[in-house]
Amino acid sequence: MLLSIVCSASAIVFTMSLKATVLAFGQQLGFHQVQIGSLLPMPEAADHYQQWLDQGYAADMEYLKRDPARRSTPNKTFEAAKSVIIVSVSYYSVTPTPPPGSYGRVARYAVGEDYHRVIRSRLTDFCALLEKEVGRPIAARPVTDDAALYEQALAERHGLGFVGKNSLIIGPKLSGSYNFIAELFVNLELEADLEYQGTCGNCVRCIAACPTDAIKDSATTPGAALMVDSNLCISYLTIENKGGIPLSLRSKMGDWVYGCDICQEVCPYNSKPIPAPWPEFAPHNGAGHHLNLPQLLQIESDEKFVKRFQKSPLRRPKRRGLLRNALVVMGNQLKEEHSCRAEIVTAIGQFAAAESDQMLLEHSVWALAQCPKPATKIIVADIIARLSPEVLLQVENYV
Ligand code: B12
Ligand code: SF4
Ligand code: SF4
Repeated sequence: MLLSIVCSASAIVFTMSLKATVLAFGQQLGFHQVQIGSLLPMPEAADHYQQWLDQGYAADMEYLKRDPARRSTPNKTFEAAKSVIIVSVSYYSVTPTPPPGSYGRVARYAVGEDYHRVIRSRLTDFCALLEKEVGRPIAARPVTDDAALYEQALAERHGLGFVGKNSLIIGPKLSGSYNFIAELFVNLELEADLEYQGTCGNCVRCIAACPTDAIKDSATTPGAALMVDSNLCISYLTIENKGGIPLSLRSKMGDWVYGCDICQEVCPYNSKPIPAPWPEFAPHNGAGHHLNLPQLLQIESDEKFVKRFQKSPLRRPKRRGLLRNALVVMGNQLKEEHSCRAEIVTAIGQFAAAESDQMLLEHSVWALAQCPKPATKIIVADIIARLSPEVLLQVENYV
């Protein structure tokens, strides 16, 4: 049975001490910052979000376009809730030098186990601790990037940190932005925290460093708010995008095979990051910081792909998406090093010979076309002979 707390004078005294207990439990579990939020609507954030949608910056992420008002109305996330506990936890681990060979980089948030299940499990533990403390069941909903909720706006409103120009939350106790945001909606009355006043000052390093110029000024109120255009963001292109990588952006992907951290790597607030507290986020418990690309191309079926990336966020783009990314990175490596490394050419040639997906074949042709050697041209001609007329038209732009 769900019980709610009566807000009488004595209940307020109880609530104040309960808040201190909530913070202590959060820290005990390893969360780096714990804030309390209210469920009031966020009208300013709703306008900002609508502007982002209107400019087409959500790209093909249809789920973000459905019922936008819900995302800025936290009480719709869990109607039984009376407060929301907002938490943050670091996912940072040091990126080693890649081993010799053809490797692609994985964004730091994804090197270990999938954060959704890891954080949800910690939030369930959080709830169990609270139930023990209050001596009765609590109605609660754990959330991390898996509900129609504008998490950053909520976190910003209640002091988790400020939103940097790269559009990520940078917190006073977080030592930068390498952290996840999550929420535990509870039917407990807790006093909400206020906004934290932080700023980027005159710094524009992330805007300058972004290889695709994805960080944009607001079109309607220039200078007022920066936004990320997902159509251009390597994180979107390599994770969420289901189609091909646009030709004009392929060389800009560099060696990012999954996600991108450039606008965080250059941020001065990230100079002394806190390491991830939980073993699940360690690189040896997931895909790690670098993927061996020729080996990736040898995963010949969706079943084998799912087995290989079982608990990892790298499952998100599926085999087709991750192999597409690998081909782009390999193409960049062939071009960058002017060496047309035989290992890369052979791996793509063998892959393409056994593959039938037209998008992957087109990306194979593009990758090989970055190497002008005659031997590569023979492999390219073989692949081209197997392309559909529509894909052939695409390929004619660069072969
Ligand atoms: C869609 C999405 C993406 C998209 C779009 C990103 C974007 N910046 O909009 C893509 C796929 C590109 C993406 C990429 C990444 N993402 Co993402 N993503 C989300 C998601 C699901 C929604 C974000 C959203 O609503 N965007 C819409 C726009 C409008 O929001 P915004 O521009 O960020 O708005 C803020 C600022 O502009 C600022 N602001 C500035 N001026 C003004 C003015 C007003 C009036 C207001 C109200 C606000 C405002 O405040 C707003 C928020 O308060 C959230 C989870 C969630 N449910 O919220 C995770 C989330 C933002 N992503 C996250 C992460 C880790 C990443 C990556 C770092 C992953 C990676 N390494 O590849 C990159 C970073 C790229 C980047 N620089 O943003 C984390 C960020 C954690 C943090 N510390 O902030 C989140 C919160 C997930 C989580 N639960 O931890 N992501
Ligand atoms: S994640 Fe990469 S591509 Fe996206 S905004 Fe940041 S630097 Fe640009
Ligand atoms: S790099 Fe500079 S401008 Fe960008 S988020 Fe960090 S402090 Fe802000």
